[in-house]
Amino acid sequence: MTRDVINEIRGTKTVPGVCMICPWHCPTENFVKNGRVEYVRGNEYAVNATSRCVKGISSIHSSRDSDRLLYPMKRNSQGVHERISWDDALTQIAARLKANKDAFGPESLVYLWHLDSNETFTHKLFGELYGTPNLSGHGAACDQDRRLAALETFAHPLPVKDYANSRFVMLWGADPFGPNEALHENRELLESMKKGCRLVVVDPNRSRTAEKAHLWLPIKPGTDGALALAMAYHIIETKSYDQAFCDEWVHGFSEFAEHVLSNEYTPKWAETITGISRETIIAVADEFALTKPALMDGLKGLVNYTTGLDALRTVFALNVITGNIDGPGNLILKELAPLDMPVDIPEEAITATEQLPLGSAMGYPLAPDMPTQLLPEAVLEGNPYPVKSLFFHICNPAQSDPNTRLFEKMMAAVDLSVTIDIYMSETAQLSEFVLPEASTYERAEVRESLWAGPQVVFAQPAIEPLGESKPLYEIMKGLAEKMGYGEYFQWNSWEDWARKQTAFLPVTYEELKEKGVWEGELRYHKFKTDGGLATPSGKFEIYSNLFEEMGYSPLPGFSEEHRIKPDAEYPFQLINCKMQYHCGTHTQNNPYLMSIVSENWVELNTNDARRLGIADGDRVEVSSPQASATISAKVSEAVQPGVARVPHGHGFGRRFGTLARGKGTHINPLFETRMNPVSGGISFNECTVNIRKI
Ligand SMILES: Nc1nc2c(c(=O)[nH]1)N[C@H]1C(S)=C(S)[C@@H](COP(=O)(O)OP(=O)(O)OC[C@H]3O[C@@H](n4cnc5c(=O)[nH]c(N)nc54)[C@H](O)[C@@H]3O)O[C@H]1N2
Ligand SMILES: Nc1nc2c(c(=O)[nH]1)N[C@H]1C(S)=C(S)[C@@H](COP(=O)(O)OP(=O)(O)OC[C@H]3O[C@@H](n4cnc5c(=O)[nH]c(N)nc54)[C@H](O)[C@@H]3O)O[C@H]1N2
Ligand code: SF4
Ligand SMILES: [Mo]
Repeated sequence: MTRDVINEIRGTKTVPGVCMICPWHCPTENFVKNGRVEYVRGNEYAVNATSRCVKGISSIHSSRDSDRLLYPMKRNSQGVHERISWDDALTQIAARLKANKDAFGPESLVYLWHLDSNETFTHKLFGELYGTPNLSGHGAACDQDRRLAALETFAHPLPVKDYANSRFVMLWGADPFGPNEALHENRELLESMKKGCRLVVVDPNRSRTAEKAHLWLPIKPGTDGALALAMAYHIIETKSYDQAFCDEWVHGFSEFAEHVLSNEYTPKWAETITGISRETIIAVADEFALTKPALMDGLKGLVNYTTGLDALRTVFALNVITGNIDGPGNLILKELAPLDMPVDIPEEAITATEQLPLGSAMGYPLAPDMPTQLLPEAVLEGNPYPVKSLFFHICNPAQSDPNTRLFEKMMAAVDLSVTIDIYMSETAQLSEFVLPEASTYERAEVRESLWAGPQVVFAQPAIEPLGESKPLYEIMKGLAEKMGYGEYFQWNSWEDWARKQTAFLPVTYEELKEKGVWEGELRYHKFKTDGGLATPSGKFEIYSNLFEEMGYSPLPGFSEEHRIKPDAEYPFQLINCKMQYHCGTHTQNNPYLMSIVSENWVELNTNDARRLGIADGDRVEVSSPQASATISAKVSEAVQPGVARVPHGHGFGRRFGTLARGKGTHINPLFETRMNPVSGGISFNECTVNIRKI
């Protein structure tokens, strides 16, 4: 049904938007009546309209949730948050920022967020004007290893998948038909499979995607890197790689081949490490190399281990040496749209940053985002330099990062803490100032999407902000005025900066505003026509000189040196996955989603459960060397023996909000600080536990 028909039947008006629930940020259209969002669905003009996602559809609740933050708050001397005016809040924050800059330098300000394009305003204010190099996404908790592997190999942070044209897909530690079931690209994979595309899934557990795969490889946790290297060994030994492509476009192919062969990363070697038979490894390697076009990719099941970075480097190398890259049916190096900045800061007003960014100063020069696990050290011990002001926006590390107690200690010690959220999140509860943001339904945003081609999503306010909440761009404008930078943030309405930001797009502002989306051409093999890649060699780098210069291995290997494995005292590997009908820590106060699933659980293999006398639904205590938690057990054949899996993991247990409070279990205190030694990405799955019935 078109927008017009729906509007006629429902008496609504359409306002284009964007879904903020999960990181895919689908373009949407909101149907509004009498100042209320009645209905949301995928934007009909967008190729990636996702209209069937239950999380996205039910997100309209956030526009009217009575537990939303309505006004700014400040913690008083008794530790209680009290209402404060915007003017007071911004005046006080600006004064404290100035004092901290004068005493400790601009780098003492750290600002963390998670996936918001309005962050450009923050970059202008805190980055360019105030001068801190420490503005970072919260990616160390997410896809950090994949991002670093992609930057190294492709000079591109986020390759996406062209499932629609693929004939062979191999997924490592990703569950697109589980948590991400309704996403446009995953529906494309299903369609492709109907046309004969083969799907191979590597996962220790029979995930929803493994259930639908032609072949499921139940690998031992954390050993994917060995399997990938053994596939490379077979492909190199049998010369089934794409020689012409490697000659022209691959930097370091001969070094990679020599490395794989001389280290004898054979299928036989990998068999004992991974639990996958050598015959299977050879058969899958042959099929991958000989079926064109193909793609393979990995996500959380790889990045959550200390072995994850090298596993992804090898997975990307396999795409490259078989010539399966940036063509139809391959991993695509997404082209960006020509967006301008919403505001400009003149050269002479920019504060040159003197200190290294924290990530580099902490010894992680290649980390794409700040290794947030080291932030407590900077706050508590001034190492590598003092951090005095902390901002959190659209992220909730008190709930989503490991080592919760250490995070709480840091928050108690830091001089200034500010959380900008739509709820009184756990991080907000630990912050001195809490600033209410307007929800995605109440603000504008111009963002690049995750579709394979260039695509801009232009979300516009559908309703008035709830209470006194404000969009981030208004918060930054207000703060800029208090900090003496008001002249650079001059606009009367969001339309002024949105017009500037979109001026270079080959579409009129009016048409973009009406449709809410603009798409360019999805071009393939851009490196062939656009003068190569942005890597130092201009080619795909499977040997990295940059890694070498930084003292890291230029080639991916497999080492379990940093791995935490089960032992007699802690016999289970505790691993994470996402929950199908919830997302991050956003959704646990949503009545629609809570009516589907209101708690998380730990999944155990039937044989393990029987041995421990645990029945489905029993309460169990899960203990790591770090902490213990009580949670319900789900007994299942889908997890391997020796594995305990907590879906989603971080969203439940002590949530803010009437519906969320007291439901399920917050598992993150069980995790120690554990990171990939090169990327600084968090290794959530490197946790061993003991389980007993209570
Ligand atoms: N519904 C919903 N959707 C979401 C989210 C959500 O919270 N809920 N979160 C969003 C976010 S932030 C992200 S990053 C993505 C994540 O998207 P995915 O990575 O696709 O989601 P996960 O469920 O974490 O899938 C990880 C899989 O890795 C497996 N695994 C665990 N250990 C290993 C291993 O050693 N090797 C291999 N090969 N596999 C292993 C797990 O069993 C699981 O099936 O999803 C996004 N979408
Ligand atoms: N145990 C365990 N822990 C995990 C994971 C896991 O699988 N298991 N997954 C990890 C992964 S992949 C990721 S990406 C991270 C995610 O963790 P975070 O980056 O911390 O993101 P969320 O948990 O989604 O928290 C989002 C916060 O933003 C707020 N919010 C929502 N919408 C808005 C808005 O419009 N404006 C503002 N200002 N705030 C808003 C929400 O209320 C919430 O407090 O968690 C990681 N932690
Ligand atoms: S997949 Fe669903 S939850 Fe994620 S952005 Fe799209 S509509 Fe929203
Ligand atoms: Mo994530």
